[in-house]
Amino acid sequence: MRNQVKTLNQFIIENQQDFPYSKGELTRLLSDIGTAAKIINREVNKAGLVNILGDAGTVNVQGEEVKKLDIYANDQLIAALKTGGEVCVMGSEENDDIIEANTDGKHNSKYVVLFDPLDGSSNIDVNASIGTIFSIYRRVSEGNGPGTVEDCLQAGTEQVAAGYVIYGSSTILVFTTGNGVNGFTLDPSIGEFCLSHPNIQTPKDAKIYSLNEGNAAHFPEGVKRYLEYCKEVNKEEGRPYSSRYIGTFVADFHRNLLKGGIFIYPPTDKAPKGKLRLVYEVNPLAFLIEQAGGCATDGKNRVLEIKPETLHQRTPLFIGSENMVRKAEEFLATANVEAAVNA
Ligand code: AHM
Ligand code: MG
Repeated sequence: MRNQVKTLNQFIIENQQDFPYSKGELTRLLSDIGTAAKIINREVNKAGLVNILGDAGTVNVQGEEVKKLDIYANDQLIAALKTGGEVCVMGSEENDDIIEANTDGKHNSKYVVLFDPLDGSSNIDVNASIGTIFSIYRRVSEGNGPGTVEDCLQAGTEQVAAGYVIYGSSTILVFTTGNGVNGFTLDPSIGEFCLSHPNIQTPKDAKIYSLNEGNAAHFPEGVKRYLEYCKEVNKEEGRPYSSRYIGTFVADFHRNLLKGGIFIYPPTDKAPKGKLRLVYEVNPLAFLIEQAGGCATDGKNRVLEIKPETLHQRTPLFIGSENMVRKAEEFLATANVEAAVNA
């Protein structure tokens, strides 16, 4: 017998008891994000057809090229979240400053949403997977009006929900509200996200490592040694491991979430804080991986406990299967002790 299909909206309504303090606003907010994702997906799918690929001729706040589709996705999310009325302030990887919402004070807006509207922008032109990452907090500022930068600079432990959408061979939306991780695949024939990956758990041990090995000469000694360990032949322990790297964080994360593995973006000589942004990219995926039984650290500390100081702050990242992350940390700690002794 064919299983009953459960759509994203049915699922979030059924699970509304996950948010006892919410009067339906978080349900509505998640549903708004799902709708924005469908609109972005439509544009991503026809990007090659309507000549909207290519540089928009501007540079984002990190000094990187911005593609037209990034701007489109950013505008869609901002518009969807402003219209809903649940959100008091937003932060986007594409905007220097916070984006105020509910400026007329008409709504009882309790939520803060931070997002990377289109992660993996260098992959747009080559038809490889790209994605949207989002993170939701409750406001800490007083009142009903627009929120403040303080609302956006909360530690990742304060997230009430987080998730991502990948526009890949199929389009999938994965999210958590702190009660497990569930994935919904878009069925284009009915235009609905349908529950396809209930209660995702990531393996504790695995055999995939994902990092930009081209930067190896600039990695810290501990990461270089961990990389050697991954490549070393050891039949009993199942090594060498496989290397897999798409160059879209959310797509590399998604593969490793399902199959198990470690994703590393370490500090390098050129980028001592790594490349990934704490509030837009790292915290949401760290929340998801912990909910799926994995872990995320900066090489030493749990990233969710880092109190962000600025909106576009970066952090080194070791994320994925718990035993692989712990092993990488051991190599880092040993190399650091040796360096201190020899100093
Ligand atoms: P962006 O496309 O939002 O700017 O994200 C940065 C991307 C990540 O998706 C990916 O993990 C990383 O940059 C890849 O960096 P690199 O090319 O240095 O390996
Ligand atoms: Mg990104």
